[in-house]
Amino acid sequence: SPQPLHTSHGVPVVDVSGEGPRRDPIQQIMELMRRHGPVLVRRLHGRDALFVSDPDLVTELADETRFAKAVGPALENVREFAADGLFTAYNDEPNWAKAHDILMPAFALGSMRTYHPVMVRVARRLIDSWDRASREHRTVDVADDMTRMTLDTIGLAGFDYDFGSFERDEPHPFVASMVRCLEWSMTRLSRKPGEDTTVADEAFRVDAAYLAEVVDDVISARTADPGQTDAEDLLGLMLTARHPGDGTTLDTANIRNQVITFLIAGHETTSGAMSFALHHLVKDPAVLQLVQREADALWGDTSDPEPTFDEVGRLTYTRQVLNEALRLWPTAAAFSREAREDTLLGGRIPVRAGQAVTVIAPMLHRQPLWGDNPELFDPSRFTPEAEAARSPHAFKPFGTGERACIGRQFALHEATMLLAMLVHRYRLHDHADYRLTIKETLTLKPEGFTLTLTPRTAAD
Ligand code: MNH
Repeated sequence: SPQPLHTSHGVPVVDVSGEGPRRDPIQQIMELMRRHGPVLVRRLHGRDALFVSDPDLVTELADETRFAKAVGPALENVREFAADGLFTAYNDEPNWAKAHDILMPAFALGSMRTYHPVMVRVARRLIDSWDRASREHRTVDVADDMTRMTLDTIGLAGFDYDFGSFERDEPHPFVASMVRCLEWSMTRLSRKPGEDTTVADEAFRVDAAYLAEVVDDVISARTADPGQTDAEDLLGLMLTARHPGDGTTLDTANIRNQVITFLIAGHETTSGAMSFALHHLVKDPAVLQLVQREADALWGDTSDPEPTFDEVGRLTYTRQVLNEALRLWPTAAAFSREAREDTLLGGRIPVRAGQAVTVIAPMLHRQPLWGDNPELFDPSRFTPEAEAARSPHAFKPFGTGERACIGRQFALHEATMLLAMLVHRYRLHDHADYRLTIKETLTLKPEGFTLTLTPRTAAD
C-alpha cells in the first residue's frame, strides 16, 4: 500500500500513481485518511491535490471571506456536458448569479407545497411497482427503483415532463447515459499522461449528445404547448422569468445547461440517500421500529394514506434517519473550495490564491467530535439538542455557503415522505444478507442492494 513519501508543512504526501486506475476515488481517499489522518496531499501522476476532513480546517474553508467554491478537476469534466449550469458555473460567470436569483423562488418553502402533490403521485408509482413485486415474490433493486422515483419526480415537478420510469423494465436511457457521463468525468481524473482515450472520449460525446437531445425534447414539449406558457415551475422560470436587477431572461444555451443540471443534480444524489437510509434501516430493526412507529402515529392502519404537506414536516425521526444516512454516506461526498488570496490554512499549510482544497464529507462526518463509534448508525445524533450542541461545520452533506445545494429542502421533503410511506406499508426482508458495496459515479450509491417485500399486517 502507498506510504507517505514525505510531509510538507506537516501534511503527509501520498503518491497513489502505482495503484492503477481505481473506480472508487472517494473510498480510496477515505482509506488514505484513515491511515494518514484528516489532512493529506494525494499525488497522482505528478499532480498534487490537498484533501481535508478536519473540522477546524473545514470551518476555515467555509469562511466566505477567505474561500469560495472551486470548480475543481471533477467539475471541470462535468462542465463538458453541463457548462455554465448552476452546479458547474464559475463564481464570476455572470450566468451563475443570474440563474441563482431567477431560480431561488422555486426552492422557497412555499414552492415545496406546490411540488408536494407530484411527489405523492410519483411515490404511488413506486408503491404500485413494489406491490406487484411483493405479490409476485420478486426482489426489488433498491437503488434502481429510488432512481426511477427521483427522476420522475424532478421531471414532473420541475418540467412537467414524464420519464415514465416505472413503465420500463430498465431505467430510462437518460439515466444510463448520465451515469456514463459521470463515470467518464470521474475516470478522466486518473488518466495517465499520454494515455490514448479516443474510444472513451468518443463514447462520451455520444452520451452527452443524447442528454442534450432529451433536454431539447423537454424544452420543446413546453414551448409547443400554448396552454403552458405561463407555468411557474423550474422550466417556466427558466423560459420567462426576468432577472429582478436587469430585466433580462436566461439565454437559450444557458437554459439547456440548467435543464441538464437540474435533471442530474435533482435526482441522482437523493436516490442514493434514500437507498443508504433503507440499507441502514434493514440492518437496524430497533431504528426501523421507531420510524414505523412515527409513520403509524400519523397514518394508523390506513392502507393507502395520502400524506399531506404538513404531515411530512412532522416526520422528525424519519428526517433524523435521513440525516444520519447522509452523515455516513453523503452522496455528493466531496466539494472543493479555493483560496481568494494566498493564505495559511490552519495557520500552517500554505494555500495559493485560486488553489483548490477538497473537503471529504464522509470523513469529516467520522471525526472524533462524532464520538467514539462514528461508524455506528445512530439517528439520535440528530435530535435538535444534539444538533444545537455541535458546530454547524461538522455536517456538510449539502456543501457550504452561497454555492451550497439549492435543492436541499426539495430532496429532504421527497425522501422523508417516501421513507415513511415505505416503512408504513412493507416489511423489508434482507433476503440476501446484503453486504454494503458502494458504486461511485462521482456520487455514491449502494450497489446490488435488493430486498424482498411483504405487506405489513396489524401484528407487525
Ligand atoms: Mn444538490 C449543489 C448535495 C439534492 C440541485 N448539492 C450541491 C452541493 C452539494 C449537493 C454537496 C454543492 C457542491 C459544491 O460545492 O461543489 N444535493 C446534494 C445532496 C442532495 C442534493 C446530498 C440530496 C440528498 N440538489 C439536490 C436536488 C436538487 C439539487 C434535489 C434540485 C432539485 N445542488 C443542486 C444545484 C446545486 C447543488 C442546482 C448548485 C447550486 C449552486 O452552485 O448555486
